[in-house]
Amino acid sequence: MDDLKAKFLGQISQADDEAALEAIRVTAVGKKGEVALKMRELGKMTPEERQIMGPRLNALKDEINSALAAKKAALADAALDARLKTEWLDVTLPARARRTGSIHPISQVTEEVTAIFADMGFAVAEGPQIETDWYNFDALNIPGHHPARAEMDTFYTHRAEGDNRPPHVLRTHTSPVQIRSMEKQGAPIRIICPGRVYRADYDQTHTPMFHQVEGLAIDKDISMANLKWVLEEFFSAFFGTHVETRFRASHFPFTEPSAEVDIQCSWEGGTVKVGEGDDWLEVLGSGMVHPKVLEAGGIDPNEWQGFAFGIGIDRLAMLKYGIPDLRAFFDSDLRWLRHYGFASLDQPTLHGGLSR
Ligand code: 2U9
Repeated sequence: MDDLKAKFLGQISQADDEAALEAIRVTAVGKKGEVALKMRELGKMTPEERQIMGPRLNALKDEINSALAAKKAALADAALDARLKTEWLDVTLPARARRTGSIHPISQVTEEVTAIFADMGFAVAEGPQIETDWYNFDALNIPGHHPARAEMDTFYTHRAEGDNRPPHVLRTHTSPVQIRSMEKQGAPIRIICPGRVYRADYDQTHTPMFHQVEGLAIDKDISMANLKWVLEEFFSAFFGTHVETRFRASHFPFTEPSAEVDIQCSWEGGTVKVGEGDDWLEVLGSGMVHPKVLEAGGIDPNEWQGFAFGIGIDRLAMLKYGIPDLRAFFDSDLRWLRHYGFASLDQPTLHGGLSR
């Protein structure tokens, strides 16, 4: 028995992997192993011999089993140590630099415009891009037969056959947002409505989706003089220099009287510069809100009056940041976006300066 013990404990201490240990376990303490064979011999012994040999064999089996378990644990520890030596990770290494995204010029300019008008007390209002023809046209004094409906190259949604309701439209301007705001809030009201608008038009200066910001101010005594001050204040803040404006009489169905507004600019070497020179650039339409439009918004035109205006944001962005081609705005070209984009932590405020 002492020989058996010395043999197996020796083998166990020499084993250098789990497979070797398992082989030793089977030959030593397995069902048909050497200790089991010895146990079978117990049957042939006298009861006195059996009383001595039985416990000794059991003790031997226990001792071999614990040596196997201890060796197995030691092998696992050694394997883990070896892995830790080769598979280590330096968590103090700085991460590989990743490019951050940038703010699209349209978003940047929308934020700039919003910051300027917010400073003058205008809140931002938003509304649906799919509108009923009532909100997009009728409420704005553009009845069914009016040429402006055709001129606006409207996108109409599909109606099922036999459904005779007028189709919805993709809004052709953000004006329906002002109608909805008048209905909801009543007068007095001072809002700007920036957002996407749609017209079926595509060439060098038109994309079927573009961006507008419209403004509306209604109170008891708002006049064209207030409109002129607000717009001059806006342009000077936006371009960061004093900008002369020129108001020309015009006509829109939703305003009366109406004016188109030009800003002072120069043309030198094929590039336009705002706020200098003696050329003019048309950038905006405006006027006093038509009484019928006030009525459509649920506001009594005998008690209230106000001005409205509309500007194309894409045009403004091109002018301010020297972007030559309108269509590039919507190409999603990463190189263009990196070149013309703005840092996301560099959002415009009046006190922080509007932009780089
Ligand atoms: C309400 C009442 C009146 C908004 C106005 C214009 C004139 C205008 C164009 C400028 C460039 C559209 O993006 S553009 O092509 N806009 O000329 N917009 S007055 O008048 C309103 C709006 C809402 C309730």
